[in-house]
Order: sequence, then C-alpha cells, then structure tokens
Amino acid sequence: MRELMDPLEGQLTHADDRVRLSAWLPPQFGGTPRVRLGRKWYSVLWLIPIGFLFLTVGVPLVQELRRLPAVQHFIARYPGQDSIPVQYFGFPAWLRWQHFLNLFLLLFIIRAGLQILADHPRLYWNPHCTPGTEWFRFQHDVPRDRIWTAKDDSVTLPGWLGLPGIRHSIGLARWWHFSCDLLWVLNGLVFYLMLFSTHQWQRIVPRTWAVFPNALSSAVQYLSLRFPAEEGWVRYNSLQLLAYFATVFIAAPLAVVTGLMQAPAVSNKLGWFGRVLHRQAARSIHFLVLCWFLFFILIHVTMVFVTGLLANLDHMFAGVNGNSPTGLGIFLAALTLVIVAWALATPLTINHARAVQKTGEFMIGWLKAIAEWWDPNNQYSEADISPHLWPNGTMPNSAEYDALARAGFGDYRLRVGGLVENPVVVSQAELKAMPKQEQITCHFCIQGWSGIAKWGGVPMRHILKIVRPKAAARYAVFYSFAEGAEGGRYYDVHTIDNMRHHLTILAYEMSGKPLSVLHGAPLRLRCENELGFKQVKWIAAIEFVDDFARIGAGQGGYNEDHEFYGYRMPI
Ligand SMILES: Nc1nc2c(c(=O)[nH]1)N[C@H]1C(S)=C(S)[C@@H](COP(=O)(O)O)O[C@H]1N2
Ligand SMILES: [Mo]
Repeated sequence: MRELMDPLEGQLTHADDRVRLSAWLPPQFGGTPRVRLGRKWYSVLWLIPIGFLFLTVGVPLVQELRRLPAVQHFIARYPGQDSIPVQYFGFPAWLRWQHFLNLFLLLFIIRAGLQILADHPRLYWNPHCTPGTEWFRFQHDVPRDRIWTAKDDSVTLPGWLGLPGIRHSIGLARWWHFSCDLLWVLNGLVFYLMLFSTHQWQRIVPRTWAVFPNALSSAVQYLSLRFPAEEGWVRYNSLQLLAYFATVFIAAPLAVVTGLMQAPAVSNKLGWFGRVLHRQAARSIHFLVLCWFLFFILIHVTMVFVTGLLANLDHMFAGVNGNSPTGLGIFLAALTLVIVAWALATPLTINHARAVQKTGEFMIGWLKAIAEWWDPNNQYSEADISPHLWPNGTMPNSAEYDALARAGFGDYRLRVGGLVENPVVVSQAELKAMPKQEQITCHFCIQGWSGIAKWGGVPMRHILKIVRPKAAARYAVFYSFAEGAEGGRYYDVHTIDNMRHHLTILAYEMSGKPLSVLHGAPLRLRCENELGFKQVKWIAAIEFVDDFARIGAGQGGYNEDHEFYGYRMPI
C-alpha cells in the first residue's frame, strides 16, 4: 500500500497541541469600531452621548407630554397591556432552566462571534469586499504600498472579551461558536415546542392589534419614568411582549439563517437567493442581529434591576410569585457559574487547543460531512467579477519555486500519485492540452471576506479519469511549494468525493489571464463547496491516500494542524 508515497509527505512538520503564544501571530490592535455614513467614519462611542442626550431630552419631553389631556386619554384607553385572558400560569421549571441555558450559551456565542469578526474586522454590503467600501470596521485603512493579506488584517481582542482573544484564532473561536450554536438551537427548538404545548406562547405572541398602541403607551410610561403596572407573573406589558417576540421569533431564526448563508456549501446551493443575499449581506445582517441582542440584553437586564429586582428574580429563578431573597440567591449562584466559566474559557482554549478542536469536531463534524455531499452549483456572470480579490496565505519562498517562476513555469511538473493505478507527471503544456473548464465563482475565506473571480483550468474529474484512484483511495492530499505561517510545508486534504464535484478544478487561469504568483501560479485548487484555506495555491503534487492520520500532525492539512481548523470546512 505504502510504496507510492509522495516524497513531500515526509517533509511535513508536526504541530503543537496547544497555542504557543511565542510562535503565534504577534498581537495587533485595530481602531475603535467605526461606522461609515457617506464618506465619513464615525466612532460608535458617539452612541454614549447620543443615548444620554436621548434620555435627558426625551424624559422631560415625555413627562410634559403626559400632562396633555389627549395623552392621558390615550393611556387610559391603552394602559400598556392587553387584558385578554391567559391560560398559562407563572414560570414553570422548564422555562426557568431554558432561560438560564439560553443566557449561558449566548454569552459564549457572542464572545466567539466577536472573535470571528476580529479575523476580518470589516463589514460590507457588497459581495466584493473591496477595501474602502466597508460600512463598519475596527481596523485602519488597508495599506497600499505593500501586499496586505487578510491575515495581516486580523486584530487582537482582550482575552476576557474575545474567545480566546488572541489574534487570528478563528479556528478555535469557530468550534466554540458552532458547538454552542448547536446547543442553543436545540434549546430554542425545545423552547418553541414547550411554549406551544403549554399556552406559555401567549406571554410573548401578540394576539390583538391593540398590542401596538399598548406598546406605545408602555414606552411613554417608561420614558416618563412612571412605569406601567408590574404584572410580570401574570403577563408582560405590550412593549415587553413585542421585544420578546422580536427576539425569539425574528432575531434568533435570522441569526441561524444568516449564519448558515455565510457558508460556501450553503450559499452555493441557493442559486439566485445566494447571489442576492450574498455572504457579505448575510454577514452584515448577522452582525446587526448581534447588535439587537446586545441592545436587548442591556435593556432587559436594566429593567430586571429597576422594576423590582427581588420579585423579578423570584419569578425567573425561583418560579414563585414573591418578593423573597430566594430568587436572588439562585441568581447569584447561576451568576457565579457564568463568571467561572467565562474566566476559564480563554486559558482553557489556549492551553488545550487540540482538545477544543476535537470536541468541536465531535459536536458538529457530522453537519459538515452532510454539507460536503452537496455538489455546489452557483456561478456568477462576468459583470459580477470583483475588482479586487483579497490575497491570503504565505508566499512561496524557495530557490526551487523562484527558478520555476523565472522560467515562466516551463519546467513545472505536477506529480499525481499515491493510491492510483496510473501515477503521472504532467507539464504545464500537457495540463493546458487537457479539457478546460471556466467558472465564475465566489471565494469564501474562513476569515469572513469573499470575492468573485473567474477561474480556468482542468476539471479534477478529468485527472481522476487519467490516474484512476484505487478502491482504497479516500482522500486527495495537495502539497504546495510554499510554507505555512509557522514554517513547514503547506498542504491540505480533501475527500475524494470533493474531487468529483463538477466545479472542482485545477486552475491555471484567473480572469482570463495566466494565474499570478500572488494567487497561486502555476496551479491552484478550486473546490467550491469548501472555505478558502482548502484552495491550495502553488500546487507541487497531489497524492491519493487511504487515511491522513500519519500525514503532518494528522489533522488533514496545515491550518488544521497549526491553527486548529477542521479538515471539512463546507460551513
Ligand atoms: N499554499 C497555500 N495555499 C493557500 C494558502 C496558504 O497560506 N498557502 N492560504 C489559503 C487561504 S486561507 C485562502 S483564503 C486562499 C486565498 O486565495 P487568494 O490569495 O487567491 O485570494 O488561499 C488558500 N491557499
Ligand atoms: Mo482564508
């Protein structure tokens, strides 16, 4: 079995099972988060004085308004809540547990989500990610006088905020984000089920149109600092009801959908819908949903504290309609648990990175395996091609590659071997004589940016036809001429099924021109149901194998070994 091993296999490096901060990308801090309005950038810190102004002007204004007979009449007619009868009772144990699980999971989802954002700290409404077209960022202008890769652009977060905080730790953050997402979605589904089988849905679903004037009435009462009557045990006021409804039935599902739509395998299956609600639109909406959640949490927690803390905590943590310290006690115990978990998460992730990767793989690997089955079909038109495709990765830096490049890759030979009936060595001229396929597709980098380009090259199906993989061959290993970020040769492993997809090609052209060195000359992979790091550039050899456990550090690729990514990354 092993006699056909590619010589490059022996040159791969091992990797640590933890993050070594001395070898990791050095810290780099971006700027304060800014939003672009027209051509000017405004710091989000402006929200603090704006909020303060809103309250200092709004409160007295609404207090005066409340003196008007018309407003008093309105509040008398719409006291702030519907009076239709309800059929549920109090806050049952399942609801209280789900409330706690929800808040616990959301904290980690948010921390890991911010970490993911910090890997490409810019948001766009266009599908190209052209520098300068962002609407939100916490990074400076892209330098124009040198090559600036997406990795160069990533920023550090404080360790208590990001998970795990260190720069370019998206591989680890994604395991946290997706694993907690899965549990959160399960918790949410059980919550929906319980809501509708217990009448508790009546708490948070509007049942009459009067909910709108009542919500307005509640808002007026809150702003005038004479709060509406507290009846939380029996029912919420209409403003609360609408806020909970929007969070549970609009924001939460939207978060899931826009999260999934950032995945190549999902977006590339959705046709026109995936092109209109492209990755950057989905990513921007995903972020706005986060903003809603943060706003909701801020107001929700504030209101819990100022509208009768003991009673509110008795409701949600003890399940009794009282004013006792019991709820507070349980809340403090829950809070301690949250704080301990919060404090442990970052050091645990750094010191046991491989365990986090394995756990994540166990939690959501199955979902990725399912998504890998889908043969992607989304293609774009010439007019959609991005003016600029962010470059990424570590450029080749060897005498061997330089010599090849100087000679225009005339001496380049691609080796395809391993567990195949017919190992071959092909020249550039021979590759170009093979059937050629052109495709205009979207590139999805794990870091969050994307871009559309036209690729031309040899379909992998054709290569498979020539080399005829043996029955035992389950994976294709792509070896690069270049090293990875920490040194050691870059490589990546794909399932053989990925090689059969009709948009999987070995590209030697980009936008109708020979592939540039920056983007992977002489040959790079395009496998459109996977993230960018699996699109190996500067390909030196392809080896078919039965297993990748013995290759490199055994995780299925350079970034899988060194940056704790998963080897299946269609999502
Ligand atoms: N050999 C090699 N290939 C690589 C990388 C790398 O570091 N080395 N980076 C990957 C990543 S993370 C991305 S997003 C794409 C970027 O391709 P582009 O520079 O053509 O946009 O290349 C991938 N292929
Ligand atoms: Mo990437």
